[in-house]
Amino acid sequence: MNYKDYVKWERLPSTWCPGCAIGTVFKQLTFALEKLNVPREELVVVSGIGCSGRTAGYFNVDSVHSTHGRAIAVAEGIKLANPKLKVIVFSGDGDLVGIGGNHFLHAARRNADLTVICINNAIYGMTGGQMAPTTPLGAKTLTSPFGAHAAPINIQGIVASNARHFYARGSAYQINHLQKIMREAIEWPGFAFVDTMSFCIENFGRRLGFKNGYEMLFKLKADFRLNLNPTGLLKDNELGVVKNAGPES
Ligand SMILES: Cc1ncc(C[n+]2csc(CCOP(=O)(O)OP(=O)(O)O)c2C)c(N)n1
Ligand SMILES: [Mg+2]
Repeated sequence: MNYKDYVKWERLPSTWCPGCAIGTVFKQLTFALEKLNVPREELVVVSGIGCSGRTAGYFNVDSVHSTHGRAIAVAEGIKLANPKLKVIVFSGDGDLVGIGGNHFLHAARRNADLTVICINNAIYGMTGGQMAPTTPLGAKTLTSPFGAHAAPINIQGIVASNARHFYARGSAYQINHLQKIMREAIEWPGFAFVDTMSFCIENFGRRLGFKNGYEMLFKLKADFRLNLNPTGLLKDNELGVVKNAGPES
């Protein structure tokens, strides 16, 4: 397979704003699929609602653009109905760990055999930039003009609290690493979560003083470094993989 085969080219140009990183992550996923040579008929992509959720519509495979927060639940149903399929969820942080947080908690706990690619732009992007569970403490958003009053949700901690787990953190800047962890996640026999550090220039970054997506991309470069052999959990500024394929307890 060639990466181009996974794309519905007639749907482009995409809906994403100039300077958005979602397309970069989407492209790396198509590269990962090419390298793993995943047949299109054996792949299903499920998204929720949001800018990230638009991705399902650009994949040239059977895909579902489900309702907001329900992507993991829909994906799990597809996987249960036909376990031979590779089911990839591609959606936003607000969708996956905000409104869909309950599905996320329990799919991870049950070790549902899904790959979840989360675009973590720390905001409900599509609807104008409301504070999300991923918004950093103190960050000014549309709905927290004086700064977010609570610390963000610990996605890594939730995933890793289960005996069997796979949590990877990548970034839209470090694309080779991102593609590598996507491949590992797709091949992982269980629930694999790829927390992809991203950004939203139009509905978050401008409020914080960034002029364009390029500046936000370089903020990712400055903020994160690779830890290829973590001994425990990743620190907040580290990218890498935390996993355990061992017994249930
Ligand atoms: C049940 C329901 N609640 C709220 C909305 C409005 N809504 C649409 S997209 C969105 C934000 C999505 O944020 P996220 O999942 O982080 O994706 P992003 O746009 O940031 O990529 C919201 C709140 C909706 N469509 N359905
Ligand atoms: Mg978001």
